[in-house]
Amino acid sequence: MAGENYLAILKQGIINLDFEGVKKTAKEAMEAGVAPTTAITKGMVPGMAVVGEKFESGEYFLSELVVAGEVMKEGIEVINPYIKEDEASKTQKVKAVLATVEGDNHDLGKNIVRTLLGVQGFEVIDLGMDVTSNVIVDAVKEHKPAVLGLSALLTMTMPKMGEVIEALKAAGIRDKVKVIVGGTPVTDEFAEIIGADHHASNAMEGVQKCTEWTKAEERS
Ligand code: B12
Repeated sequence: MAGENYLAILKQGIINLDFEGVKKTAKEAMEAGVAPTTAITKGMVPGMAVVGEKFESGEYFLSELVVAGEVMKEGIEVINPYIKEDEASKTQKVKAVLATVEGDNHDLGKNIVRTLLGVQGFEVIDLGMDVTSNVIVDAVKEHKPAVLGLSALLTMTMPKMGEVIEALKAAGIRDKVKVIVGGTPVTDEFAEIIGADHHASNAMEGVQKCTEWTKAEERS
């Protein structure tokens, strides 16, 4: 079967909330040589976008959102063992702290960022979801990461990203870490207003930016 077919079946499996189908196709796709990150970002993620549209139009209810999230998590678990760290970046581990901000229980996007940063050789400290600014600032103090990645999926929780940046400033450590923000409602303009260093509209682009920053640091 061609790679695109696996991606289409993965997408449909998420839309159909098909646990067994997604796990089976994910395994088959890996064995057929489909790139793990492609299976996630071009198969499952577009499926989740359709689930979001169905929720918006009233076709799906909250229970279906919950199940879709679980199906995606299980699919990613099947794929994770096939992900190999980029050989070139194995030697030096640069740290990144990740969190979904306070009040927000959406973590699928953040988890993809975590996976992709791992592929690029970052040591990721994932604080989870619904994380308060204080906990995030304490983690930055403790781990001294090069990058802090914040995720928010609710318009209501986006301001918490600004709160984290203000708390970093108050602690005198804002200039010690690059802050990257993501999640569907977040925009370039919002990132600029709150003083983040970058907004990424998808995980791949975000991870490329983090790699760029750390490579530039190595050169300086
Ligand atoms: C799955 C889902 C849920 C699941 C979450 C499961 C989980 N463990 O994450 C559950 C069922 C728990 C849920 C709950 C709710 N949800 Co919900 N949910 C969704 C849904 C369908 C998909 C989100 C998702 O996971 N997408 C797939 C991931 C991979 O995409 P992503 O998160 O955007 O991440 C990508 C990029 O944005 C980026 N990215 C994300 N974060 C970061 C961070 C960094 C650093 C970087 C670099 C990149 C990056 O990379 C990712 C991959 O490319 C969206 C609809 C949608 N289309 O977005 C609604 C949605 C986000 N939910 C919504 C709502 C309203 C809710 C609830 C309030 C519902 C309710 N009435 O209770 C609750 C809120 C609970 C809470 N306190 O957070 C609304 C938000 C509306 C708004 N504007 O605020 C949406 C948009 C649905 C809608 N259209 O109404 N939800």
